[in-house]
Amino acid sequence: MATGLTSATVKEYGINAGADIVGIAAAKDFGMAPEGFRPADVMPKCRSVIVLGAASSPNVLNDIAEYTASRNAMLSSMTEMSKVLAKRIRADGYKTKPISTTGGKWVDSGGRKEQFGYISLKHAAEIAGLGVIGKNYLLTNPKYGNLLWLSAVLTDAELPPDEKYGFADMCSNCNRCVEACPVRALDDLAAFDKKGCSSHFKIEDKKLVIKCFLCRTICPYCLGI
Ligand code: B12
Repeated sequence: MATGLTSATVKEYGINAGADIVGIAAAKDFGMAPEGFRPADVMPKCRSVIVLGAASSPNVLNDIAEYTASRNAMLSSMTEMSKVLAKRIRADGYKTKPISTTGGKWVDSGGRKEQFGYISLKHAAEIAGLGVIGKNYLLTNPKYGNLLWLSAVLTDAELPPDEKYGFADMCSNCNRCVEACPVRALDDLAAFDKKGCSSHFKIEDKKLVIKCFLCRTICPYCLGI
């Protein structure tokens, strides 16, 4: 039987699972998401989206190998955190669906299959009050800058949502990321050049190496606002 789960308890569960920060969004607030990528498309009875964030260390930003290793470790641990949190909430009698950082669905895009996440985690994080999406197309948080990695848990528990973080014009006239991107992927966010950006992800010796993360480091808010 479901217990009276509170936001405070859910956030405590999230922090205990290893997150640095936890926010809650109402599933009904994803009306602007494209069809197929709303929480209710993934879990029909979803009422709340719990978003987990954990920051990578700024010390990895000076070295491609260290950044890549940290990215791989962070993504695995974010997926694990969402599973642990989902299991904990299930024990309280609610239905849950953890959103892994890598899983998703294949969609036909211009004749070729492209992999998408189940929902956009950065939009979920923005709705859950964890920060603002900047011109670099990354969620930026006042304390952790744009170094958060994200995961989420969908649940049928009705939880009071957090307020959106109020920083309407964060980027203002700054255009550093747009100008620095080597493939100009950020010139028009509606047509973000995924292929161009992906060309900076390389497989070397059967391992993924990320060659570029300038959109993170060039931002004046990389380490916080
Ligand atoms: C596929 C993917 C990529 C692709 C494409 C990226 C892209 N920008 O589309 C590639 C490989 C290029 C990539 C690159 C990177 N990625 Co990436 N990526 C993902 C992944 C796995 C899925 C994204 C997705 O399919 N979303 C769903 C689709 C539908 O969303 P979309 O295309 O962004 O949305 C468009 C619309 O559909 C609409 N929309 C979609 N949903 C919603 C919801 C609402 C409410 C609204 C209003 C609109 C809306 O708005 C957009 C504009 O039209 C996510 C994890 C996740 N599940 O979110 C990580 C993720 C977004 N990536 C992340 C990161 C860090 C990176 C890199 C920095 C990695 C690196 N190089 O170091 C780069 C930076 C790219 C950049 N500046 O955006 C982080 C972002 C963290 C943060 N702080 O913001 C995520 C969340 C991974 C994680 N688990 O933490 N990535």
